[in-house]
Amino acid sequence: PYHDPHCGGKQVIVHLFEWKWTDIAKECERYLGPKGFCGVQISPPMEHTMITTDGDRPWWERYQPVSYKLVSRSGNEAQLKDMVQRCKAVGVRVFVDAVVNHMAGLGRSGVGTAGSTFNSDARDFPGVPFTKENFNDRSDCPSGDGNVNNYGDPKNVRNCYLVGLTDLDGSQAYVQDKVAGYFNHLIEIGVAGFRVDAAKHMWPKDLEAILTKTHDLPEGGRPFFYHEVIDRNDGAIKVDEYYHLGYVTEFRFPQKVKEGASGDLGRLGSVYDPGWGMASPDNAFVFVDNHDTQRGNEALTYKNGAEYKRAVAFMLAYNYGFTRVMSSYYFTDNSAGPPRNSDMSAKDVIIKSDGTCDNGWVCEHRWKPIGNMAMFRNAVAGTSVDNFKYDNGVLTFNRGNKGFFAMSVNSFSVSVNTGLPAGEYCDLISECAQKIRVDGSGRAQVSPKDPSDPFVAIIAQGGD
Ligand code: AAO
Repeated sequence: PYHDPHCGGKQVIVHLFEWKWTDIAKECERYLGPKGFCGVQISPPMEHTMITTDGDRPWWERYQPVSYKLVSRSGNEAQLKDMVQRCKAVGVRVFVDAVVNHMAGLGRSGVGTAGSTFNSDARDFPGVPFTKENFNDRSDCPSGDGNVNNYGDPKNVRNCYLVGLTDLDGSQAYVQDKVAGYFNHLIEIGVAGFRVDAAKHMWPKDLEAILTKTHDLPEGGRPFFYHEVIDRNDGAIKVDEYYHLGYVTEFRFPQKVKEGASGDLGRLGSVYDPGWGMASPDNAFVFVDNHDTQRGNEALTYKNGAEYKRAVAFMLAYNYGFTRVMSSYYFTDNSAGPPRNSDMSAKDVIIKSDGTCDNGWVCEHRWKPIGNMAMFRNAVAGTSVDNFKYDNGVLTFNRGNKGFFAMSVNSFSVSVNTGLPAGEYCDLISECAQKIRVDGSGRAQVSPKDPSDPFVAIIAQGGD
């Protein structure tokens, strides 16, 4: 019931990490709507801590809630509402990164971004309000030091404090009401769904109670939910505990894609490995990197250039899971917040004449083999992967009789069965700068328009 993103069957969302609400509104209108994106995951919109007052404020301060007032580094409630409505008007939905497992970290106090006072050590958050009795205490947590330190024990994972963040007791009706109240406020504004941050650290039955208290969307239907659960078969918490509550993040997918995208593209045929416990296709929420993993050593990110493009384009071409594309700002320091002005506000996103971004924003979602694949994924939804072939360094497959995809590490030219009816098709990657001619037997001579972007993608409904 929580698996419908309410975007007319579209298939791809983009995380505009740390973007301001005013910039997101413009991006929906000028790019995401026209390109067929289903929606945007936004950074946490609630009131959060300010870790420093005189210097750079890290991105992660937004994962330390102070209240559910809608004032954050990205903007205020009026700006949020304007953005949500303008995006919706062009068919793009907004999905909120919901931080509801915990409030701010121990040792922190003062005021948040909306001016509410708080004191974490006293467990006092008058802006909600939450008080001491609304939090798990040491008697609920078996870890010894009060922090999560044993991923083999569900009680440890869910009742102790994740990196010292004050852990709400989600079994209390009062806590559930406050969280559901936050969700309902956002739904009223027009938000269509939620990423539940640290859902692994919440008991599924508590989450279920919160979801039950969450209203239908104004236009009808249950909100969309996807839960952040890191399961790599190395702990007690499994993705399938959350299937009845929505999609679940599949963190094994990025690893499998990376193994293939790095060179031996044929390996991409086995990215979905059920034997490894990977989530079933109808429940898997997939991505190549996220805002956490792009700061570690394991994920492919924008810094990997061509290899990264292969991973994301393949993810969008293949038939596993519901997909999210990452959109970042340039960073070297892992804690660094978004590009900022001298008054600490985030810099505007500037779009250059060639369609790429400036002012410190990467905008991976505007890279041609990434942004142009949203339309491909929409067109082929529901079809199988056929004629999967890795031959002479070129990977090709078709999606039923709806679409054909090819990629390689270098430029290529191959004659191949596309699975499509005869006709002339726009190459989506080149934005129709070349057409691909399919003959009566389904064959075509295929090569990339731009040798530096060795991809070709065509769809039946885009033909003429
Ligand atoms: C900040 C400071 C802390 C301070 C704290 C409180 O950095 O030093 O103690 O404030 O004052 C973000 C930042 C945190 C930041 C926090 C609050 O990342 O550094 O803390 O904001 O400001 C676990 C959780 C998962 C979580 C992830 C980071 O399960 O939910 O840690 N992600 C979300 C957000 C994230 C955010 C929060 C949660 C908190 O996306 O941005 O934190 O709101 C294993 C476990 C995972 C565990 C990881 C990392 O996974 O299975 O459950 O994730 O470890 O601890 C290998 C290993 C595997 C490992 C995996 C990771 O494969 O085999 O064991 O890599 O991919």
